[in-house]
Amino acid sequence: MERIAVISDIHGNIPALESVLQDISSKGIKTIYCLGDLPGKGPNSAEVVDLIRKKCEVIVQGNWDDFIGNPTEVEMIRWHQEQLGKERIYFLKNLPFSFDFWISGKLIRLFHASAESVYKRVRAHSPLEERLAMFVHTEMTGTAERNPDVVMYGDIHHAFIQQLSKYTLCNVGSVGNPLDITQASYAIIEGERNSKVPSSFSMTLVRVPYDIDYALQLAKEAQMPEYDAYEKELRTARYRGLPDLIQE
Ligand SMILES: [Mn+2]
Repeated sequence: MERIAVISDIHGNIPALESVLQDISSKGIKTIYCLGDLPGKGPNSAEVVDLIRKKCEVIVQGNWDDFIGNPTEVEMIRWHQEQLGKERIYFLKNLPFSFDFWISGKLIRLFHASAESVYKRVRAHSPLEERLAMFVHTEMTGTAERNPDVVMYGDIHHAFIQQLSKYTLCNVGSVGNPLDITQASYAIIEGERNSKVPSSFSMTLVRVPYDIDYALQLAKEAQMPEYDAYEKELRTARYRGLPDLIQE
């Protein structure tokens, strides 16, 4: 049996990433996959990109990884572009859209936001047809011998696992900018890697406290634009500190 950690949405938050990597290594897990959104909204995009490249065997592209390479007049985005520099921006722009692999007889598909696009957002309570569309082959995902049994994605910064008929949908949450609770999030899957034969398989969501004060201090010291909104998000786990709009 082998375990794989799946992380996502680090967003330039190095203290959160270091806490998660420490947690993964303390469990003896050697393989890490990443679902994208490495840069922005925090101050340490370059350090995050360098560390993720070193530690992760697979990295798929997020919406920030794509648009950070586009010309913009938005001061906040330009600031993050300057932190990254050309080589890292090129690397992010050219990340693959999705990644398929087998474990314990299940086909797992990884992508950032949806099977359609890094910009198409699917939430835990999006219409059922949108959630089921996560398991369909598209031009972006390419095809496979069957539809994926399990999809793992990021983007919404809100961790959950749902069983939808025969399909399992898992959002691994966000390492650096969680919008459910104020602790870093990631997932662990365990099974027989590269095996098409059904056998024991498990999937777990993990939450890791990290030093939020230190993360904010780094942003302040770097004189990061839109610091106030960032502080509200890290301290409240609500987008821009707005009230929680999820109706259960
Ligand atoms: Mn994100």
